[in-house]
Amino acid sequence: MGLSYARVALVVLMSSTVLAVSSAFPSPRAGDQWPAFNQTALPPLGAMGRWPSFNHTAKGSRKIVVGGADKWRIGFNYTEWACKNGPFFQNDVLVFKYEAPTKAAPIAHSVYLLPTRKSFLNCDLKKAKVLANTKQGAGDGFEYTLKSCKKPYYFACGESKGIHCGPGLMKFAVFPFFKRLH
Ligand SMILES: [Cu+2]
Repeated sequence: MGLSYARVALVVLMSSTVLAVSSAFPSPRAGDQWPAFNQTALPPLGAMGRWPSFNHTAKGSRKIVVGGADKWRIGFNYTEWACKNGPFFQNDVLVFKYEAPTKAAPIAHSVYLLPTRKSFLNCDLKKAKVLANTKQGAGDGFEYTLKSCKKPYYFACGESKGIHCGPGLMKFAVFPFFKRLH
């Protein structure tokens, strides 16, 4: 019985969207309750005055500066950053910002895409694809669109033979969520 209920719930979830729900049911009013499974995680429905619009906010592509104010640099924990700033969605644009090396500031960065989880864990750059060289992060930064929601992306800095990626913490993985395009 539990299984069949789960199946029904799954079918309902998969075959309906928030949009469909909002047109099929009247808007929630003060005192209305969330279904029991959501009660602890969400604010009272009445306080929101309408159904939430996950799909609407996810529709437009977002630009996200990797590392925020820290940009793309050595010693910042990008794995933690990705954890705190996720989830990421299909067609989100990641912006990598870093200066081209100069005599005064000779440390160079770049953006590589690593092919596998293993190469990512080991900072093995041998089969990595160069997405941006040491100069492309200047100015407005290097933009990269997360086009697929079917595979994880493994990003790393490719400089100093993996030292920036490993001890330098300049790496993170992203697995974008599917985004409904209206
Ligand atoms: Cu680097």
